[in-house]
Amino acid sequence: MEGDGQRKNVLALDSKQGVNDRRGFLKGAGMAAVAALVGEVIPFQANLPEGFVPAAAAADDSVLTGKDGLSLLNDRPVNAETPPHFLDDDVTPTDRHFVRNNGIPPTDIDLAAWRLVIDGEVDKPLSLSLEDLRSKFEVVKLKLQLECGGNGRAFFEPKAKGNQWTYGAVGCSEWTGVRLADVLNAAGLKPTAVYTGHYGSDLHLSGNSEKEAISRGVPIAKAMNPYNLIAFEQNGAPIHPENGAPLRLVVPGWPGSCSQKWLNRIWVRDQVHDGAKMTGTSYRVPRYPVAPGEEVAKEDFAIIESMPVKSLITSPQTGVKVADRKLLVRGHAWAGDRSVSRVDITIDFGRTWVSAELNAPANPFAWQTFSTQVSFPERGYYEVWARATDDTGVQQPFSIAWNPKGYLNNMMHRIAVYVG
Ligand SMILES: Nc1nc2c(c(=O)[nH]1)N[C@H]1C(S)=C(S)[C@@H](COP(=O)(O)O)O[C@H]1N2
Ligand SMILES: [Mo]
Repeated sequence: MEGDGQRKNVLALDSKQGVNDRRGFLKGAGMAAVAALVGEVIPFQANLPEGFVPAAAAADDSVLTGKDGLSLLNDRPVNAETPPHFLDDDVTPTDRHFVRNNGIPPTDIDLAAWRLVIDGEVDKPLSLSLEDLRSKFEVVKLKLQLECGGNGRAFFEPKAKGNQWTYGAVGCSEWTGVRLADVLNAAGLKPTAVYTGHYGSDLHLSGNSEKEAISRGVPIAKAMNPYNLIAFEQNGAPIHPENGAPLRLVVPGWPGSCSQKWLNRIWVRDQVHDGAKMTGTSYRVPRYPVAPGEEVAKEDFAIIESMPVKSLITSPQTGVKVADRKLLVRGHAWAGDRSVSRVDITIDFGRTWVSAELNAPANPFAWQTFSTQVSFPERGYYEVWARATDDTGVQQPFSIAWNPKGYLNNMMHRIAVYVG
């Protein structure tokens, strides 16, 4: 039985992922990645025959092993989002953290051989093993919110090309790692350092090893923020293979694309980084408002920096049926580099608002949890809308400012409620 499950799993993966063969991944992946697939340490892992998929993982015959309840938007590359009601936890469990891949994740990871190179505009280029990172730098744990720049793209009209994310390309796991700033300081930034350039070991979708799947970066001022991590654990366990094991950047508050997965190099640049998906119109928006469908010249696009204020109702699930006219509404709010100062809720399409209880973030750059009890005057169909305000007074809009690539959609989230 288990053997059949295993074979079925491998076949399904092969046919969906082509060259990204999960068997190969397991073969080379080693202890940590196999344990991540089942979300536990495996005491007798040394006895597991080579190439064996643990039965707990084999039972799930999708490309999303070790993920639970995610909606698959694309299987090549794998892109999957989390329905809002599965994001209700204050800290997003690993199996509920979205996956956004631009290329083909690495399949042959040798933890002992893994190196992170820091080079470019530094006094002392570094080549650090995973053990060096743990032993030479202070290890910190932070809950950090990560959102894809294209989250909400599905609601743009006219449609923008790319993954049609609705609400769930966002999460807030607890990451363990070392501060990016500490590592850059150890290398010694030269006065000529202006930008980082991040590299990971995933392959370009074409399989061409000369090409990068994605290589983005941030200005040095952002890179030196003490809340950026070079992370080796997610929620106290090895990082999920699809979320960048064994090493990734977490640069919270900016588009998720700045948080390089499978991180193996940070090239400190003397100019704005020009890696894959840094240039052209990638992760850029027009510098001025444009009409839906309007053509915008390339030079009029600016690189997205901080993500805008946003909130998500995570309980109840949209479509809920309420018997007693009272409902506890709960969710999370975040605001890029800023913090959220209030979340307001309406049940009458924005005519009146009540202020929800809003918690401080667990640490800077964690999302903030809100909750409030709402009462409905009579039976019928209602919508609950949430609107977050950041600490400079900027609020989420009712509807979105269109842009050609479908980024930064922070319109208010709304859920349907039937009161019986
Ligand atoms: N190496 C590498 N890093 C990457 C990506 C990628 O495709 N390859 N995708 C980026 C994008 S666009 C986002 S939104 C986040 C998503 O992180 P997650 O898949 O862990 O949720 O990873 C970023 N880091
Ligand atoms: Mo992204």
